[in-house]
Amino acid sequence: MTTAQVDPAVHPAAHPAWLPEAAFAPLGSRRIAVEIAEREWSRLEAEVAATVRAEVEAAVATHGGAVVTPDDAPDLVLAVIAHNDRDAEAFTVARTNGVTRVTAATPRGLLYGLFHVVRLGEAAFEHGDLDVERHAPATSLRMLDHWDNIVVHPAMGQVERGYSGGSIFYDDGVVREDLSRVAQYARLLAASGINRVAINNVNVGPLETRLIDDLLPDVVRIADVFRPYGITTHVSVSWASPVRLRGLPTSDPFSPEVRQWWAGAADRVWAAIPDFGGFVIKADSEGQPGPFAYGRTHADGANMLAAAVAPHGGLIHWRAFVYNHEQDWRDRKTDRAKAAFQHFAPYDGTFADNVIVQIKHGPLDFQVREATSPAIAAMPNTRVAAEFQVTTEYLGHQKHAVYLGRQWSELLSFPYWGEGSATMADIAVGRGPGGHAGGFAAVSNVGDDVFWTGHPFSQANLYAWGRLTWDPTADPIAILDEWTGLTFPGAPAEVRSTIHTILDESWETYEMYTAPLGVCFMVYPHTHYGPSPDGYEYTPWGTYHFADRDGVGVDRTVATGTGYTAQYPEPWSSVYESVETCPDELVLFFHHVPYTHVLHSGKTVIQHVYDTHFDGLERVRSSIAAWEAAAGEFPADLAARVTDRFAEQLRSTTDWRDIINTYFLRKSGIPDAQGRTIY
Ligand code: BDP
Repeated sequence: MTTAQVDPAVHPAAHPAWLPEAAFAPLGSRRIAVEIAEREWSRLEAEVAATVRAEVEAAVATHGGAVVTPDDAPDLVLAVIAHNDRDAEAFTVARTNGVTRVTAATPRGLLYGLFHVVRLGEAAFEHGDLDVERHAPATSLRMLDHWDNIVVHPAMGQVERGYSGGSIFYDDGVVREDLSRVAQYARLLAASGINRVAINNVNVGPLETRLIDDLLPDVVRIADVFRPYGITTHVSVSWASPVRLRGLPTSDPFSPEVRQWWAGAADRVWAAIPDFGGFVIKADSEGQPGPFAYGRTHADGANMLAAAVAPHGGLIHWRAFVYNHEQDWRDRKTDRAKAAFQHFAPYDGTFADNVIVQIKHGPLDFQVREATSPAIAAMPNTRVAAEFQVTTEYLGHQKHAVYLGRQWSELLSFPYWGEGSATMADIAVGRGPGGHAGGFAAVSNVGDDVFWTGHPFSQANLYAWGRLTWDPTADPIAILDEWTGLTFPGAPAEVRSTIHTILDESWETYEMYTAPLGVCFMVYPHTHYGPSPDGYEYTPWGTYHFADRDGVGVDRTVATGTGYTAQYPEPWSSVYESVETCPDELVLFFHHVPYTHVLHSGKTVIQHVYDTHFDGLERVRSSIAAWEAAAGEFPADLAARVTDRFAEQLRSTTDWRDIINTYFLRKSGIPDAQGRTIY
C-alpha cells in the first residue's frame, strides 16, 4: 500500500515524509512484472510478498503504469528466484535489453530491491545494459528503540527524550486502537533499511511491564502492523517482572522459580507472536532493578534471560549503560567514563550466544563530541551492538537543525587498533577480532507530530540511521541527497542546495556553539537543552568539567588522572594519554589544561572557545539566510514549521554564545583577543 494506508480522517495532516506518491512516479509509470514463486513461505515472508505486490499495484494505479506478466514486455521485473544467496535480505539489480531486473531469494530481499528502484528514480530505467549488482545489508541486526511510555510519565512525558509530540503507539494509558500511523512508519523504516523495532521505553514502568503479560494482545497487534514490512518486534522488559507481575519474592537469576517464570513468559510471548524478536533490558542502571541486588553479575542476569528465550530463537539486548548515578562530586577518581568497560569487559566470553551487549557509542551519553567507547573493542568474544541516539537529546531537541549523518559515519569508521584496523562498525557487524555480530541499535526520534520528527529536517537523521545500518561505509552526504530526493521529488535545485547549506556541517556548527573541545555536559540538568555550564558540576551524575580560574577539562590520563586512557588499545591509549598527541576536539575530554594551552590549531583554548562561539552563531545566521531565500520552494506548512524552529535555534544559539563565553571570561579573566562583546 502507499500512503493511502493512513486514514486521512484520523491523521489529516500526516506528512508522507520520504515516500510521497510522487517518489513512485518513475516506477509507477512503468510496466512491471512481479514473480514470486509459490512456496511454503513463513508468515513474515508471505506478508512481505503481499506488500511488494500491493506497493507495485498502488504505484501503477497512481502513475499510469501496468502490472504485466514477464512475457508481456515489462520494463521492470521483480522476481524471487531460487538463489544461492545466503543473505535473506539481499537483492540484485541488473539491466539487459531495456529491462531492469531485481531478484532476491526471499520477498524481504525483493522489498528492499523495490525501494532501491524507487531511490534510483528515472536512473533505474535510463541506462543501457548494467551488470548484475548485488546489495546486501552489513548486518541483519538493524534496530530502532522507542523510549515510548504507555502511560504519560510525570517528568518525561509520553516519550522519554521525545521531541516530536506523543507516541505513535500509545495514547495516555492505552495502546492506540488505530495503528495506521505505525503502518506508515513501518513502510518508511523498511525503505531506509531498518528491520527491528523495540516498542517501549527501557525505563519500564509498572504498566509497561504488562506488555509481556495481559497487554500481550496489544503487542500482537503492533507486531502485525510491522511484519508486512519485514520488521521484527522487540519489547523492553523490567528485570523485576517476576516480582511485579506474579508476586514472586525475588528476581534472583539463580532462583529456579525465577528461571521458570521467565521461561513461561517467553513461551507465552512466542506462542502469541512466533516471529517475535526478543527482549531489551536496562538493568542496574539509573535506578532500574537488576542482578546486582542479588550479588549476581550482568552475565548471570543476561544468561538467565537468554536461556528463557533461546528455545524460541529469541535475542536479549542487554544494555551496558551501567554506572553510579549517585556519585559524590567531591570524589575526583571515580570516572563515569570508565564504567561500561569495568562492568562488562571482565565478563567477555561468558555471555550466551543469544545475548547482545548493547553499548553506547561513547563512554558518557550521546554527547555532541566524546571519545568512542573503549568497551566496544574490549569484548572480542561477545556479540556487541553499537548504540546511537537519533532523537537529539543533547543536540538541540529537534528545534535546532542538526544532521547527524557525519557524526555517525565518523564514529562508525573509528579504527580501534589504529589506521586500517577494525572499526566500530566492523566490530558490530562481526568483522572485528572475535567475529561476533551484535549489530546496531538507536533511539528513534519519531512521534505523532505531523512531520514525524518535530523539525521536518530531523527526518533526515532517521533516514540516515537506517541507511547507515545497512551500509555503515555509505557517504552521509550522499544519503542526505537521497533523503532530499525522496522527500521532495521533482523539487527545484534550490531545495537540494539549501538543504546542503543548512545541514551538511550542522553537527560541527552545533559543536562550535555548545560545550567546547569534548568537555561535554554544559547543559541544563534533566532537560538537557540550553547552556548551563555548571548545571551538572556539583551533582551526583558523574559528568564534570572541573573548570576553575586556571583551566578546564577532565584529566583521564594514567599518569595523573583517572586512568581511563588505559582502557583503549594502542595506539589510542598513548595518543590520548599525551596532551601533545591528543586531537584538539577531544583535548578537554582527556586532559585538564590551562586556558592558555595552545592547541594544534595554534589557538589557545580560551581563544578557541570565544572564536567558535562567535563563529557558530554566524553559521546559524547564514543557514537562516539560506532558508529565507528558499523557503518559498518548500510546502507552506513545512516551511512555516522550519521558520519557527529557526527562530528558536537563533535564540538558543545566542544564549549558548553569550553564556559560555561569559562563563569562561569570568573564570579565566582572559579577554577576547578580538575585543568582541562578552558580558
Ligand atoms: C540518558 C537519558 C535517559 C535515558 C538513559 C538511557 O538522559 O533519559 O534513560 O540515557 O540510555 O541519555 O537509558
